[in-house]
Amino acid sequence: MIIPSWIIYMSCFLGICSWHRMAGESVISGTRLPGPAKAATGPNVILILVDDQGWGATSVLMDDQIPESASDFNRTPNLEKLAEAGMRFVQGYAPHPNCSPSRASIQTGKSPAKLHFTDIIGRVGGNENTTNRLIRPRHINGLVDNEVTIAELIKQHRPEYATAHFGKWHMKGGGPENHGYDVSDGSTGNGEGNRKYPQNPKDIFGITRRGISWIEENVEKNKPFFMMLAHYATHKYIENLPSTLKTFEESPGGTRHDHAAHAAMTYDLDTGVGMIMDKVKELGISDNTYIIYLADNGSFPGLNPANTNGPLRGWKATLWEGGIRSPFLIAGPGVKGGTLSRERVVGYDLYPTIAEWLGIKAISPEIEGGSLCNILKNAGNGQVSRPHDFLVFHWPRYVLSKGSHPSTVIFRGDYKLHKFYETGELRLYNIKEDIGENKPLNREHPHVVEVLHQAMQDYLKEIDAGMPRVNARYDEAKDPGRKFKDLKEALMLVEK
Ligand SMILES: [Ca+2]
Repeated sequence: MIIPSWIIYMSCFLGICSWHRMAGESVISGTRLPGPAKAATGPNVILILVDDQGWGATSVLMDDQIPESASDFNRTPNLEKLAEAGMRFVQGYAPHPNCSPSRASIQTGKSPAKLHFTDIIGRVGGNENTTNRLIRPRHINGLVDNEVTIAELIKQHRPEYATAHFGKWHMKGGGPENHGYDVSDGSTGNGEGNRKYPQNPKDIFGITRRGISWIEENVEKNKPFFMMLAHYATHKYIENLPSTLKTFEESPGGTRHDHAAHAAMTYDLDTGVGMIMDKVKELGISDNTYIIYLADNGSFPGLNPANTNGPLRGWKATLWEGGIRSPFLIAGPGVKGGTLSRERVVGYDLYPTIAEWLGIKAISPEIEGGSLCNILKNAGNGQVSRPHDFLVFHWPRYVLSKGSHPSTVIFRGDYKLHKFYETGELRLYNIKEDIGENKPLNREHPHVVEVLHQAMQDYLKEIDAGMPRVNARYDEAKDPGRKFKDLKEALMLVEK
C-alpha cells in the first residue's frame, strides 16, 4: 500500500509517531521514558557516490542471474566485500543520466524534474538551444538555497551530527558548506578530478585521506557523522596509478572488457573504497555505520572501455538502462550480508532512508523518495512507499555528441515506457524480461502504453516540469545532430 507522505508528515506533526532514541532518551507520545545515558554515537552514514560507472563495470555480479552484470576484466575486490557484507539492488537507479541533476536529487530527495534541475550546470546556451528541432526548457543551473539538503535536514534535527562532503560537488549554489556541510572541498566540478598527480589519480586517495582523517577526528570526539565521498573516478579523463596500470596491461583481457587504463582507474577507486571500509573496521564502528555505494549515471563507451554498462542499452546522457541503472550497494546495521533485492530503488530514496536511520520523522511532504529501511531489514523484500507508485525520469534536453535527444521514461511494475519528444514516439518494454530493451511491446499491450503515458503526462503536469517545445525556426539541413546521426540511430534500433 502506498502511504502518501503528507499522512506520515501530519502524523509526526501531531506526535503520533514521535520518538527520539538516539539522543539517549525515549519520548513516546509525549511521555519521557528512561533511556541509556550514553552520549549520541550514531548511526554514522558514509555515502560513496562515484562518477560515470557502468552497471557492469565492477567485479560484483549486480544480478546473480546475469553474468554480464559483472566485468570479465575489471576487478573491484573491496566492492565484492561490501556486497558480501550488505545488499545489492539489482534495479538500483541513479536519479538522472547526467551528473549535476543526479547529485542535486540525491541531496534533496526529489526528482530532477521536480527540482527543474534537468541538465548539468553550465549547459544553458549555445547553438543547441537555437538550431535543434526542439527548444530545451530552462533549468535552474545550480542548487538553490530553499531546498533542504540531507545535510541540512540532519543539522535541523540531529545538531550533534558532524557533516562533510569531500570530492565532486558540481552543483554550484555556493558549494557544500552553503548546504549543511561543516567541511568540504569547496564548490568543485570536473576539473578538480583531472589534475594528473601520478600518485593520486582522480584525487581518489586525496578524497579518501581527507575522509579518513575526518572520521578519526569525529570518532575521537564521540560525534556521530554523515559523510559524503563524491569521487571524480571513473569520469573521463582516465588517470590511474602507474603500478596498477602495469598490472592490468600484463593481465589477459576478458572477452568483453580489456581496457587496461580504465580497469586500472576502476581498481584504484576500489582501493579507496577499501581504505574507508578498513578504517571503519579498525575504529570499531562497523556495527554502527552504514556504507552506501552508487554512481551518478552510467558510462559512455566513447573512452573505449567496451560497454561497461553490461547488457544494457544506451549510455550516460540517455534514459536507456545504460544511462541510469547503477551499481547500488548498502551495508550496515541490520542489513543481512550477501543479500540481493529486486525492488526498484532510486538515488532520491536515500534521503528518507538516512532520515529514518537517524530517527528523523518530520520530512517534507514534497520529498519524492521512499525509505529503503523496510527492504534492508527484510533481506531485500518489501516495497518502497513513495507518493507515487511509479518512477519518472525526465530528460528534456540534448547531448548531441552522445546521440541523445529529449525524452521521458516512466517505470511501473515490470514495464518501462519511453517517450521521445522529437517524434512523439512511445516505446514500451518489459524491463524484467527484456533488460536490453530490445523488444518493444506496444502492439501486444496498447492499454499499458495508454495508461503509462497518461500517468507520465499527469505527473509532469503536477510538478510543472520544464518541457521541450517546437523550434519554429528549425531547418533540417542545419540540424547540428546530423554529425551524430549514427549514434542516435544505434540507440533507437529495434531488433527484427
Ligand atoms: Ca557523471
